[in-house]
Amino acid sequence: MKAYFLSDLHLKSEDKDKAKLFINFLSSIDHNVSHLILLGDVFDFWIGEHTYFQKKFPHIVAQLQRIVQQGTEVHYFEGNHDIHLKRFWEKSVGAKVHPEKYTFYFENLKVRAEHGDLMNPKDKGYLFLRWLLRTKPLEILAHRIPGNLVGWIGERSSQVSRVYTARMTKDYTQNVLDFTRTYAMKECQKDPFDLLVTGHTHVKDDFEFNVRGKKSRSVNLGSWLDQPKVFEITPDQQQFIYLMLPVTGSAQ
Ligand SMILES: [Mn+2]
Repeated sequence: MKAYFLSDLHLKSEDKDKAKLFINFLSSIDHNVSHLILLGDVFDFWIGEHTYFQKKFPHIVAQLQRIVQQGTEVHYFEGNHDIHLKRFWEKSVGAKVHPEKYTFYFENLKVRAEHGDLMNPKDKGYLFLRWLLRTKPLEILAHRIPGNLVGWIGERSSQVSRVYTARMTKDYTQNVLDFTRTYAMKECQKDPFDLLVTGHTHVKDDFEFNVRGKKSRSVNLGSWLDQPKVFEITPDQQQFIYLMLPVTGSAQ
């Protein structure tokens, strides 16, 4: 097995450099990659199954369809910028969509994965919005929303994420690391795992801790806003190797 995790690319359109880099990266994925795991906020905005998005990101969609067809499992976790993905991404692309957390078993390695937007218990306003957006009436609305309105909402959500990124002060970063690590240790006590992989906070982290004498680890993928990167898990003898690799190469 070989698993790739990516998150928080926040792609706005296919003609930007980061999107070209991502398309290039996707085209390099062959059948040796068993799992491609997208941990949310891949697009700066994608809601429902509207053709607006399919027309906006045709090469990314085509690459992911190709990757599914070659036999790689593609898992797409919903973020807070990409929601109600099941209809399009499961039926038309063949990805497995996870609106919530999900646990992978790579041989004897138990890896829990989630977008990470439930890690901060103090984020009450957001937690309410998250619940609201996933209620049935809002889901129905999301699938029926007209194209020009979708574009407008997308612009608005980009502005919000810019504000979010601007908050990256030292205190903010420390606070994020605190709640990320507290969350990982608490969840591991409830249901032990070897590794927890999250995104969302845009603050990269790799933290080891012990629960009941057993070593565990929490990895946050950060975002592509500072550096395009991919997290790789591969087995080696009786162990697993974790690598955070930059995604480079000429954007074609
Ligand atoms: Mn997010």
